[in-house]
Amino acid sequence: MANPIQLKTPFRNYVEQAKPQGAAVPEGLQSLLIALVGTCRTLSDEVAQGALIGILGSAGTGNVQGEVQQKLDVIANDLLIEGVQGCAALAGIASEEIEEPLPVGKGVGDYLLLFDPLDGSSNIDVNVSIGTIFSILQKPNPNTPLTTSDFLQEGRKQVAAGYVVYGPQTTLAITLGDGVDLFTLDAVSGEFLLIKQGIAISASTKEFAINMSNMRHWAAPVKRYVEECLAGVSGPRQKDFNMRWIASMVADVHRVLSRGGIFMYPWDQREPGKPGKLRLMYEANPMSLLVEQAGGQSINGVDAILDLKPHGLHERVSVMLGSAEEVSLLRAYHAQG
Ligand code: P6P
Repeated sequence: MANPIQLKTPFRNYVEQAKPQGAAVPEGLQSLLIALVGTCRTLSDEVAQGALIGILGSAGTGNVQGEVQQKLDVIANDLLIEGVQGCAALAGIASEEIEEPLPVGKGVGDYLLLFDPLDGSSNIDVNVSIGTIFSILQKPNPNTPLTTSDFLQEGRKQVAAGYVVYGPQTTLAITLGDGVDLFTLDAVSGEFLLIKQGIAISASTKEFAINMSNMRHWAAPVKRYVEECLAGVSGPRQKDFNMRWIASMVADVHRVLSRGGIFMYPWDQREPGKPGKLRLMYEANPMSLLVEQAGGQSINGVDAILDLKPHGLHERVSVMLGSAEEVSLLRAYHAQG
C-alpha cells in the first residue's frame, strides 16, 4: 500500500483511508470488502466452535467438483452468500460450492465476487488451519444481466484478492493492487486490525511445499526440481532444503508470504486430462495476485497464472508459486522439457 496507514487500524477504516495507486477505494467496493471481511469474522466464530455446535464431519452432500462437502463447507458458503446480499455494487457470486454463478439482487452492479468459502476442509475435523479465499473482479457491463462469461477474466484483472486463515490467529491477507497487507482478528473488539503493510516474499528460500506422495506421478521438470532440493548441500543447489505440506493451500501460502518458500501443486499423471487439482478462478488467481504483489512469482509451469485466459468457472490449473528465484528455476526446467 503506497500510503502508510497506522498499525492496528481497523479494516473498515483502512478501506476508507486506502488509496491504491493514489486513488480512493470506490464506495461500492469499500462496502463489499467490509461486508465480506465482517462475514469471515462470523465464520471464524463458527469454525472455532467446531464440535461444540455439531458442525464437524460430512454434510452428506457433494459439490460441483464431485467432492464430499463438509458441514462447514456448506455453512461457510451460505454465510458468505448471505453476508454480501446487501452490497448494492455487487452483481454476482461464483463459489467453489455451486455450479452456476449466483446473481445478487437483479444481477447488475460493478463487481463480481468469487470465493472458495472454506479451503482445506479435509483439515477441519483434525483442527488444522483452514481458510476462505476470495477474488473480486469488475463486471464488464455493469447494467446487463449476469452471465458466466462475465467472470472469465484473466487473474491480472482482479481489483482485490485475499484470504482469511482460521488458525492460531484469524488473519486476513489482502491486496487492492498496491501491495499486500495483513490484519489479525482482535477478540476484544471483533475487528480485523492492521498488523503489517507491504509484505515482501524473500527471493530465495530453503523451504518447499508439495505433496511428496505424488512424486512418481509428476512431470520430469518438477521431479528434477524436487530431487535437487532433496540432494541438499552436496547436490546442484548446494544448500539443504526443508519441506512443509499442510494440505491447506491458505495455510501453506500464508507461510510462503510470511517467510518465503515455494508452494507446488503441479499437474500429475493420475488424471492426465486435468491440468491440476487447484481451481484457477477462486484459488490460484487470488493467491497468485497476492504472491506477485508481494514480489514473488506464480506459474503453471510455463506461463504466469495471472495471464491465463479462463474458459470455465471451475477449471483447474497447475500451481507453482512463491520465492522468485525458485519459481524462475522451475520455469526454466519446464522450458528445457
Ligand atoms: P492433497 C485442499 O483440499 C486443497 O484444495 C488445497 O487447500 C491443498 O493445498 C490441497 O487441496 C491438498 O491436496 O492432495 O495434498 O490432499
